[in-house]
Amino acid sequence: MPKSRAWHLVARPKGWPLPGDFALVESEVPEPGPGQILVRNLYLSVDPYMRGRMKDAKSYAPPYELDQPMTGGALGRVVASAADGFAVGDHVLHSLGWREYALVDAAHATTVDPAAGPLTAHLGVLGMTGLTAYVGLLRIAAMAPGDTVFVSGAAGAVGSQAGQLARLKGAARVIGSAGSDEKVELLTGEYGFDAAFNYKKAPVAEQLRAAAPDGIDVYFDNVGGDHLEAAISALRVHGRAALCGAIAGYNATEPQPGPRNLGLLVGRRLTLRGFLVSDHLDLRPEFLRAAGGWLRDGELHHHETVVTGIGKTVEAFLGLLRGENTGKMIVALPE
Ligand code: NAP
Ligand code: FER
Repeated sequence: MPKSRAWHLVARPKGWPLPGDFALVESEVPEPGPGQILVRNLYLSVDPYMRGRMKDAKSYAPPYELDQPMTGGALGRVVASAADGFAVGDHVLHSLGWREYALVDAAHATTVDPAAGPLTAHLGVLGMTGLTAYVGLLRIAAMAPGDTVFVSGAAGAVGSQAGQLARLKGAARVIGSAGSDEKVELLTGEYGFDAAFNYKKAPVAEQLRAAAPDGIDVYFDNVGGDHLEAAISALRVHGRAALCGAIAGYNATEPQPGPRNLGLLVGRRLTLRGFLVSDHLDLRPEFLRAAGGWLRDGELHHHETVVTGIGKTVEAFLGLLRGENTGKMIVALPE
């Protein structure tokens, strides 16, 4: 049996995680027991929510345990099976990422069809991040045709899909923000946003006012902080915000100040609503039909940033927090 390397969290990060908070640990790969499969991971997902799991705080997902393999979305090939319905060679999606080989309970693995498209799509555009954009925009913010929509983190996995979805669903105007001029160019070019700005160049409130002088109806929030405050000021009567993430504060060591303009919610009858994609899996079949169709027809575009090698996983994760990715950040583990 081969050896497998897995990333362990060895210290809880304070502020920005440091490479020394993680260790790559080698172990023997066991044979699958009854109902289990052994998977050689081919692609690992790194995601912003993993920063939250590095804290020792009660949340919707339990904290990563110290000195144990970390977990996360992954896609791999079955190399040994002791479970009905799974054969050697099948491709499966599961949640034991951050490692080369995973011993997975078959109940926690989903077979994917490798002929249906690139395998990485199941971690991004047709996966958890794609569904998050769909749920947040259509169910949580209840975007309607004719709405003006603002998306932050708009060149990322969730944001790029939320913005394009708004356009496909008949938004009057779609505005995005991102952290570099190249990303801004991508938004107004390939992704078809009507306007976009680089939030590092000038205050968000000022740039949003210029991009949406008549205000917005929907805000898809991936960032929190100044972005959320600016969006609240821009929201029109009966406006809605889907609170998806608040990445601007994920490495903060002190509680972050809230928006100073919550008083506007009353008179403007605004709704700000947080959500977790995992509470809305009933929308998955509908999402897969819609997004699969748009992808085939070339109406939905996506980028992936692929980093190669198990040894690069921590760098990929830190790169994601720093904005080094365009679209879904993925680690490839070629055989
Ligand atoms: P992503 O957007 O592909 O990658 C993260 C991006 O965040 C970076 O590329 C960077 O882009 C941006 N960023 C980092 N620090 C920032 C800051 N201080 N201010 C503004 N932008 C910053 O990641 P994703 O997987 O699509 O996730 C996007 C958001 O959705 C995250 O907040 C995540 O936690 C959330 N999420 C929520 C759910 C849910 O169920 N609620 C599910 C999935 C994801 P720039 O170069 O533009 O700075
Ligand atoms: C999930 C619920 C939420 C999940 C990811 C998230 C991987 C992400 C939340 C965030 O990034 O804030 O079930 O599955």
